[in-house]
Amino acid sequence: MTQDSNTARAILKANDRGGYTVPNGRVYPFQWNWDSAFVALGFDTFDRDRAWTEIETLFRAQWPDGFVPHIVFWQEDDGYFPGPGVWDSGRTPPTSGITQPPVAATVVRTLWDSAAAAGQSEHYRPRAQALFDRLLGWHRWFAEHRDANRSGVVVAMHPWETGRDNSPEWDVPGVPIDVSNVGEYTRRDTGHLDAKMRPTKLEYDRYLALVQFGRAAGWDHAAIARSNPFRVADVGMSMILLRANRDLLALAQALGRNGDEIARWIADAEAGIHILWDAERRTWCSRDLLTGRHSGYVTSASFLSFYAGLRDPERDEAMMAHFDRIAERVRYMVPSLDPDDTGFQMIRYWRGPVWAVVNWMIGQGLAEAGHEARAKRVRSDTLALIQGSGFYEAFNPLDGSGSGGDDFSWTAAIALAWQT
Ligand code: 9YW
Repeated sequence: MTQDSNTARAILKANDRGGYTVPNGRVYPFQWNWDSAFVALGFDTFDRDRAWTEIETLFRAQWPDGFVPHIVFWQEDDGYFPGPGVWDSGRTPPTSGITQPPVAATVVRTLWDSAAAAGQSEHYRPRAQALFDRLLGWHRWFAEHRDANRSGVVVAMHPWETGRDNSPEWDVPGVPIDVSNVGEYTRRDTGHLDAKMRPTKLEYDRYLALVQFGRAAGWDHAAIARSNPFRVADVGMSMILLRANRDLLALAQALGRNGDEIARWIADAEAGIHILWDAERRTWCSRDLLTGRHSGYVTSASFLSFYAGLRDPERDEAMMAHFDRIAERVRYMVPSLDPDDTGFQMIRYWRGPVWAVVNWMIGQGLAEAGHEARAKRVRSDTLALIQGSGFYEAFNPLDGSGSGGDDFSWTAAIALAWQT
């Protein structure tokens, strides 16, 4: 075991709050949805039981309609804003009212396969069966509330929901959000981190206006889907859900469960996801459903088409050309925004920095599609960033310096998952 693996384990243990892991104790002191999924991949390399518990704890906060929140507030902590009182979901445990990218099914499949390889499938089968039901419920919630027209994509109701909150993809769709009644509030993020890394006040006003809108609707997701001022088909979540449904179907088969409904969701996505292809910019990107406009941005999420299992020679060629062009421009792949874009910023959230978790998905997808050299570059750049700077939340793609919080759980988890 390398020194880095030792440190990575120590970070996960230090951020463990008993059954769930905080992304970073100071900046993000609660349980975050997709963070926990990635964290389980890390635990699985040295403590299998704890890996399963991470996901089970997340699903203990699932609502009866299948929804799984993006934050679970297991304990009070005023280090982060907005806290449970602002969300006011009326749930126990208190939660936010939006979700996050559904990577959990893919992770549970990985945990299951790893348990099976260790000859422990019988031991983990009951837990896998229980989680399967939970995952199926969540994916059904996506089909009902984030894609009511069966167009095969995921419609995000909030930038925080996409996990890529400050991406320029949300700039134009965010314009119609009325921020005039947001009122006064005190941010906590800029108390912990350099404001140059963080979203601007205008962006925060928009985030809060959307929270207030959802809260006024009593977090009735059907009502929100009909009238929310922000409705964007997110390329990241759409690709991730398609992949997650493929993994859920594989789990259904392994566990002897009926997968017909899942197969229908996959078919819907395969038929509909092309609406996220911008033929003019020749990239996968998000699309504002209120105006029909593509964002036109090449982001790290654009490269998730391989991870989603989409195979289209022409589009794959175009994406690989983007990859190779960007790879010439940065030292470390994969920046969250195309460095040739005028909006590129080296350290501001989702406008340039590299995230290890996104790299893990991109690298996985490229390898599966047979693009081995590019997959290797993504993996070795990720490990070099961590070796050079430590376990930061994100990294500057040009000089490799850390961005966001340090001792970050999901970065530690990816180091473990990729080293072992
Ligand atoms: C925020 C916890 C979360 C991630 C998101 C990331 C950031 C929270 O941190 O959002 O308030 O800025 O953008 O993907 O889940 O790590």
